[in-house]
Amino acid sequence: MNGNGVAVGNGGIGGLENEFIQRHHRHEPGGHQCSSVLYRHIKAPVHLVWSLVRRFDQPQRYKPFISRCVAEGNLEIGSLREVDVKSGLPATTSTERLEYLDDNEHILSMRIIGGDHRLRNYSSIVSLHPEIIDGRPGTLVIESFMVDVPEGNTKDETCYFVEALIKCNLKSLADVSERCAVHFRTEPIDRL
Ligand code: A8S
Repeated sequence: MNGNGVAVGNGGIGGLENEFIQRHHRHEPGGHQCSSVLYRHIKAPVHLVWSLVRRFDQPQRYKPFISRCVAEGNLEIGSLREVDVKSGLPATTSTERLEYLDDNEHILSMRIIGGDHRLRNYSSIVSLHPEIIDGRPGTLVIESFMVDVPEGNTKDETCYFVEALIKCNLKSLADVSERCAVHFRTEPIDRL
């Protein structure tokens, strides 16, 4: 939930999702920290969206601000990645650790442990949930984060900044997944 206790996203969100947020996206921010929850409905099946999200070693497949990623480890907990950020942002690199990866429940969690940027003690959780959208398999993506409020900024400014980045990531995740889903959907028709 953001400062107003409301998750931010496209379309509606039901009681079941809210229950899930309570269960899996619980952050306990201290006084100098902020946290929020965002979500997005994607018109693509969970397995397809998950195939992008789970690749901790390849965030550039959908995150639009990342230009390069060098990862070590084989997607096990504790794996590290070093990402380069595209120019135009108040950052150049980030060092990130895989905290949790659950292929059954479709949950990934990471923590930022270093880098040239202003987000100290950033951690995030992404979870995917199957749903039906327009009669087809779809996915609800929920992403929550917690981070220190940098010196000289307010909680609102920090939340706004991070939420803007995550909204772009979720939009791009939707675009890539939906393009892919359409491709798979039309293939058999093409062959007829
Ligand atoms: C993610 C989420 C975030 C990434 C942020 C919020 C970042 O990669 C960018 C700009 C920054 O100032 C911080 O899941 C940092 O990637 C795009 C370099 C960490």
